[in-house]
Amino acid sequence: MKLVEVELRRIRLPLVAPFRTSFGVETDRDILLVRVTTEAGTRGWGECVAGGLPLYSAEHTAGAQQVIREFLLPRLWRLPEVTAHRLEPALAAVKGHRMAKAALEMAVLDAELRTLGTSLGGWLGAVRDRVPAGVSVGIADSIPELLDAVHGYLGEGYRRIKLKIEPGWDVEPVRAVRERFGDIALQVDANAAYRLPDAAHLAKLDDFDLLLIEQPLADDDLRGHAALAARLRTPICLDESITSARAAADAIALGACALVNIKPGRVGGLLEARRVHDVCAAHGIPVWCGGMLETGIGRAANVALAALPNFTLPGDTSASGRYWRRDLVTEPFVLRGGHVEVPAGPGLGISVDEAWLDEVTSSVERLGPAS
Ligand code: NPQ
Ligand code: MG
Repeated sequence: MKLVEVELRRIRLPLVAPFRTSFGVETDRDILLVRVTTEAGTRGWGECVAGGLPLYSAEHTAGAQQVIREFLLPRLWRLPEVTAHRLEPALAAVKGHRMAKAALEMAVLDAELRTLGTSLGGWLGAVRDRVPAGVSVGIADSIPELLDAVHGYLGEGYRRIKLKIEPGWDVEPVRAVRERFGDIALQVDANAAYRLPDAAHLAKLDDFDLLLIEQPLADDDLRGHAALAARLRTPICLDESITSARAAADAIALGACALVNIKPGRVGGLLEARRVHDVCAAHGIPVWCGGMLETGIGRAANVALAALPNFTLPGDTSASGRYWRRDLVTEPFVLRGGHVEVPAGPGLGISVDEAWLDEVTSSVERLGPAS
């Protein structure tokens, strides 16, 4: 496969409601999309999951665009033959910037699999044609408002509720949700908002039979997570800390986590995401698929990944309507019996709603082998 063009397109898409985490409030996403075109005219789409600001991780949308333009594309154009498997080592010399790399890899893989007529799920090794959906619920202004939000999601059929927590918004909201809704599948995500001395406070969450607590401590604090694990009954799941299959192996060896959240963008792409899955499976560590407020493009990749065998917990693979009034794809992801369907068509298996895309586009940059 040879590419003749790579388009870098920025869009701004308003969320159905503000989404608040320990690191900030998001009201609309500033997203970088990548569209590759092959010599044969086949298109492939990729979505960069970086935030508009570098608050979840060090990457941000504008930075990812610059990295792709200045450092990744020159290495891609030098390849005599472009496939996802050939691209990955070609980009390895560039350190970090995993979300930028993942976006480019997704677009190349989509084009490659469309050419082959193979679905991403089938190609990755999916063992399911639908996956159970969970939902991530942001920090609310009050407990009654939180309970209303959770009530709504349970009514829609979501199979698992994840509450965002931070110091000052943890034990009481969890208690309120548990008391009101009983024996639902419930977990929490701190996005690194605590420190090891908070262990005694976090141990109060042990009363509520949570499935897990996600990333309580700093991204680079594996040893702290191992120490915390010894003081909690609630299992620890890592998100931000797991940046590669090697990081997953290290975290598991240290006893820093009992579960792992996998996001292809966070680990540098779908190929590495599958390796994280495989490392965890080999160690008996269950995984689930995280979410980064993706449009239907990135959501399609997540849902395909979540169909692999060791994804044994519901993911943040919510329906399109959880985030968007109108998704970027012509067939938005919907909840049916608490599940979303794994796209069966070639590549990502989605088609982009070009009219809506043009309406929400803020800039377009087209790059070729000579540019
Ligand atoms: C998480 N996602 O699991 C992330 C955090 C997150 C669904 O909880 C802009 C870009 C806003 C990235 C908000 C969920 C974001 C973002 C939250 C990531 O930790
Ligand atoms: Mg998380």
